[in-house]
Amino acid sequence: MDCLFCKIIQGEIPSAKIYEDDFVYAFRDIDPKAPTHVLIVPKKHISSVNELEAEDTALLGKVYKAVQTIAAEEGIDKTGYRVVVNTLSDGGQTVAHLHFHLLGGRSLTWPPG
Ligand code: IU
Repeated sequence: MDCLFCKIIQGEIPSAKIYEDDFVYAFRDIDPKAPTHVLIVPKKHISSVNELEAEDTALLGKVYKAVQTIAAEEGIDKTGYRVVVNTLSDGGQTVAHLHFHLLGGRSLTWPPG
């Protein structure tokens, strides 16, 4: 499959990996929007939120456990952070493999643009 994040997960394209388990791979965003900007990616290829299935419920729990672990490692668990999932064109999704942006290390504004 011609998917950028599948290639990153498989090590075919280099990335600044900071976390990996059997289900989840996480690396620093190449164009960070905050002092901490990590992409948390399920290893299973799911194109977007729209393609999530009931069997993926446990996988989402593993993603959020990884969020907790990484936020603590990054030292932003006490100050706060944001988890963002852009979906399709109006949502700003540019890579068609489900991913969770973990943003923190500064005060984030609301609403997003
Ligand atoms: P989006 O929600 O699909 O727009 O997020 C894709 C992110 O992937 C975006 O923040 C890019 O900076 C990031 N990214 C990356 O980390 N490495 C790459 O080689 C490419 C995009 I292309």
